[in-house]
Amino acid sequence: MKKLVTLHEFIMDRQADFPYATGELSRLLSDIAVASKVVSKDVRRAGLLEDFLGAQGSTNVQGEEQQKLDVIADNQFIQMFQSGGEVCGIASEENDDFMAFETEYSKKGKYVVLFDPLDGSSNIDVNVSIGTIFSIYRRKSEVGTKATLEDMMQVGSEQIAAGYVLYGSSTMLVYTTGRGVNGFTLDPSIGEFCLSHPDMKMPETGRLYAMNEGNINICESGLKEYIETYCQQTLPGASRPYSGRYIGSLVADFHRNLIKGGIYIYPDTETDPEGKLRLLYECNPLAFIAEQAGGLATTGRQRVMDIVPEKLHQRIPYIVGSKTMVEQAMSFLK
Ligand code: P6P
Repeated sequence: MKKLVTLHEFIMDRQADFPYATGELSRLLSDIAVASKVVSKDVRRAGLLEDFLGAQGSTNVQGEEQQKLDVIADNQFIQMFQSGGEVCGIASEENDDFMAFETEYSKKGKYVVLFDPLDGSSNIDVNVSIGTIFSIYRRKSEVGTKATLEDMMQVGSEQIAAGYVLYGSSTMLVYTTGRGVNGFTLDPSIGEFCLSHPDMKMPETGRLYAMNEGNINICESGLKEYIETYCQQTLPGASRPYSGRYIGSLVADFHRNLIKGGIYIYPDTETDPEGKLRLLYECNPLAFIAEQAGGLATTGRQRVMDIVPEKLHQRIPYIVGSKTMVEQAMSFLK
């Protein structure tokens, strides 16, 4: 019987790897795991509690209708970060502005967290996988002071940790601190995340592409050509074309591609000229994981983790996945 390695044990064993091995990052990652367990519990019984399902009756800064579970998850993570003491401030997809925590206790926090508490909200009510995405930076402002916007607006290559939680057929937490990618599956019988996918590597190529093809005629022609030429035709040496798999939840599509190989494309379009996905709390954290697992993450013209943010909720075009597939797609772009 293989020994179960819990997330907590794994973090403590690896603590020496962390650049600031004083335990704060270990505690922060453990706090994220605890909040994720609570959100997982809420997600899995949402259908039974009328004040968990459906629209909140408000829209977020993105102009998207907030779902009740969006707000519940957002509050859960914020409360955890506020009480944990490692975080001095946060930015969330669900909050117009960033939050600098006010207590002297929190001001001593060395980290900021940018997160999407529940990505794929349109899938909540139809019982399709959704996820949480998080990105952790060391603060730039002085410890003991209030967090600043500059703390939030850091280039992706400055991330010290990033990860996601997938509320799928099982609940998984996948993260990196810049030393590889490891996946943990929640065992509800003991309430622990246990190491299930050590040292994850994204296959160099694959046969799955994830794109909302409803955008195919309103995005740049090179992408349409890539999909029609490379994905929808049987290429020499292949037995059949690629397969389209689009879940409508970035975390689920990304996770499948991380394991099986594949590409996810959300381009800029006539309706979303900057793209749809958010740089700071969707694209950067998954880009960190993709690169650590051997994949690529680009706007089609630039490495995502090189982008110097200009706005908190900045959107970018996003192509992420298996190295060879991303390079092929980019070769079709002018
Ligand atoms: P569309 C969910 O809102 C999300 O941010 C991603 O999780 C998902 O891949 C994408 O948007 C879906 O967008 O326009 O295809 O519905």
